[in-house]
Amino acid sequence: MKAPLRVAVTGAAGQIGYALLFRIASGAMFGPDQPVILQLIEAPIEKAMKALEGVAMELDDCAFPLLKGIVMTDDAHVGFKDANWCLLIGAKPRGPGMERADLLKDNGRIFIGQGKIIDAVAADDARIAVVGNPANTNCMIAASQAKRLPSDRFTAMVRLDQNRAQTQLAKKAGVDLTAVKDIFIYGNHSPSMFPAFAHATIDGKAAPDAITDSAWLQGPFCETVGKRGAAIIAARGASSAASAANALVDHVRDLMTPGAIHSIAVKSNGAYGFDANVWAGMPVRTTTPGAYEVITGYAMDAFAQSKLAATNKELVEERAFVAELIG
Ligand code: NAX
Repeated sequence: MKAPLRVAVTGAAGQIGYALLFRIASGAMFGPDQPVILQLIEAPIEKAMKALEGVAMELDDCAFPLLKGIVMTDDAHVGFKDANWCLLIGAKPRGPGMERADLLKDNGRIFIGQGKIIDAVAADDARIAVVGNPANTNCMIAASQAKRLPSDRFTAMVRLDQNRAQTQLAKKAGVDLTAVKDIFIYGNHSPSMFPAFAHATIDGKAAPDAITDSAWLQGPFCETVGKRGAAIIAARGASSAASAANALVDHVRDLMTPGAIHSIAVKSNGAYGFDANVWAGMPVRTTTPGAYEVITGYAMDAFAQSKLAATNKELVEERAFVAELIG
């Protein structure tokens, strides 16, 4: 029997948390022979902590053989202690009339605190995946506070966007989902993201040859993927939760699977024209469990370059909004 992995989850009583924890405990994220201890962190709010107790009761009631313990806390020092994975989902939502700059700053303070604490108390092999929005910039902020843990351990999630793009391409081409490969998300997890359709393949053919409607690829396809979150809110009256949790399972599982090729947001080293020091969605290949290399060398045409420049510009602006916080 392997030693249990300690998995810290912030915002654990929220809607993504509710869709995620049961899948981690069932083995979907780390495999069917990997025991886990869940370290659940919530905001110091009575209602949230009470809800968390209910979630823990339900986890108990599932009798998951792999679940070896549950910690419930509103103290991040306790929650991140010795954690091998830190899944940062909790964030302050954008309130009515709230400016984007204020949202960035309010979340910036949360992620500065969490970055510092993770660096101080998490396990030496700790890896961090950020979901709470604005995810790329929150990830950059948390990583800015780390002195012990290297910045490549900090990744943000763009996998939901990749999964959305894969499905849209399959539907348009009228093929099974599994026929669509190598669709990657570049840039910010926001409507400015770029799903690089030109490199995707459908039944082994380049996507633009399989779907010859280039106006659809450049227009409605990119727009549908970029604005899918808003469409779900409009339809469901609440933001994506089960699909976001599922995407995080995919993000972490693929990062733990050598050879997997997938999109994650990582610290830019200038590839694809992204400014160094923004966290941008990119294609990566997992090398060893938890480690990856960015896949460089995909050619970008004029349309792709304009999309990359636009999403990079937004990331640079977000970084500027929080520059004074990170020093
Ligand atoms: P909920 O509002 O349902 O849950 C968030 C939870 O976080 C709450 O229970 C709250 O008490 C807790 N929380 C707030 N501040 C905290 C802190 N400092 N420490 C610990 N817990 C804290 O939101 P939910 O729908 O679960 O979404 C969570 C985040 O994911 C949001 O920021 C959302 O925008 C973001 N998303 C990101 C996605 C992505 O692809 N990167 C997609 C889905 C989602 O929109």
